[in-house]
Amino acid sequence: MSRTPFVGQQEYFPGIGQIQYEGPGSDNPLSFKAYDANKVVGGKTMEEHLRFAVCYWHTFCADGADPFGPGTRAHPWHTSDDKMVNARNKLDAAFEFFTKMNVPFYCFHDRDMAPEGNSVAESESNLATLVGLAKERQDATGMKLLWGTANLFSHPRFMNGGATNPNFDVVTYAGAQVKAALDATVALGGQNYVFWGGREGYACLLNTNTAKELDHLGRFLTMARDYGRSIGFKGTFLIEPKPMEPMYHQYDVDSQTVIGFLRQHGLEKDFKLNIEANHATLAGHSSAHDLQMAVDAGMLGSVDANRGNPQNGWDTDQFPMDMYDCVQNMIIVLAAGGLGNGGFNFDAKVRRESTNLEDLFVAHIGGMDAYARALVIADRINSEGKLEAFKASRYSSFTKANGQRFEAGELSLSDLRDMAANGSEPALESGKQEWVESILNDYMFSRCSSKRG
Ligand code: XLS
Ligand code: NI
Ligand code: NI
Repeated sequence: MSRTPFVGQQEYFPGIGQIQYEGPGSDNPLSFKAYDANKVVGGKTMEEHLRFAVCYWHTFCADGADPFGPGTRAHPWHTSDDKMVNARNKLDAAFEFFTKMNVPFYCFHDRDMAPEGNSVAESESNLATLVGLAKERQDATGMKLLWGTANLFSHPRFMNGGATNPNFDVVTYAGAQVKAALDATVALGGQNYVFWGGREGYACLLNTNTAKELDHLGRFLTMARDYGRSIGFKGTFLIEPKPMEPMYHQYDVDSQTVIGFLRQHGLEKDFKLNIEANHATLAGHSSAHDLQMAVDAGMLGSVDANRGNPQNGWDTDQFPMDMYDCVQNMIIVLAAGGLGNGGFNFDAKVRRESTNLEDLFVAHIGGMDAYARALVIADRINSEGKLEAFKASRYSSFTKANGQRFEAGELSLSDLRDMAANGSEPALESGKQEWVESILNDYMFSRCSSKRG
């Protein structure tokens, strides 16, 4: 479907209309070459499969500042001395951008949308005001909220953590913010609510009681779950793993760590995972790895689609353009039956050197086209089933006789010993890595290449 383009009192992206699909032959940088929202792939439209979301923070708040220098982009919605005026203008710019990109969803932190006030009550009221306006714009345009979240990492009070802060008084502030952010998410019909523990971790083990902090985190998440359910939140709570940055060590290290933590605290029925590609790579994994671990546990919730720089170890939040990564991620997401009420959120920012307003569009178009191409390729790979068949054949010894009994828990360690002693040396069976990798290339560059239109 196509959303009604929204333009508020001022047009913030003049000269740019709604981005259209023009196909692979187009040279127009402001058009989709692969993402055709209504195109059906494997029984669902591209829009239904990919459920793209634009994020508020990188796209409308970040101005290119880095630790070595100030911002390089002056936002035309950030011109007043009154923070609430800027917030209203930013909301208009955001809805103009969402609808011109024709994405179905967006995501935000409380503080992206509304400024912090001088008291808890004033912050709540600022947020409620902006949420009311966002609701009006959602109703007018058909835009939906993929997820909301609370920023528990920017304000100096959170320097030692939010829910895991050693000072209980700070934990109460974290609670106040999460409560208001849950209220906002419910008011806007948000389909998920995210926890990213930016400062839930430590800088130095010598001054940290990790057992207490982890216990507090479990308790805090349980309180948030209970409050959310009590106000009618029917969506999924998501944890977004990340091993470090800004802290040296963050508790939500990676998929498997978070899965264990959720199970330990009895939260596995309400919570799933929001996997960010660049966070997985920071943890020393591929993004496909963290996705697969989440799928295996039945806990894949949503994706923060981006990528890091392979030459350094930062969360550079670049737009996902690397087709190998996108294809491998899509193979896993499709095999799992899709993202359910999750989506692909572009937790990605344009580079400091990308200073034209148009670059925001070009970046999102590139990311959407990359995942649209990956969808087509992965659908073909999965439906033709070569990789899956080879995978199954590698485990075929478990489908019969003693292999089957092993899986059913009918054998003991002594049984294994006797079988080995009575059998002969197993034949070496090739894992054929080069063959499976070259299959990927065949699908990416010959089998699925579309004719120039
Ligand atoms: C930061 C995280 C953050 C979350 C939301 O690295 O990716 O942006 O997605 O708090
Ligand atoms: Ni990130
Ligand atoms: Ni993220």
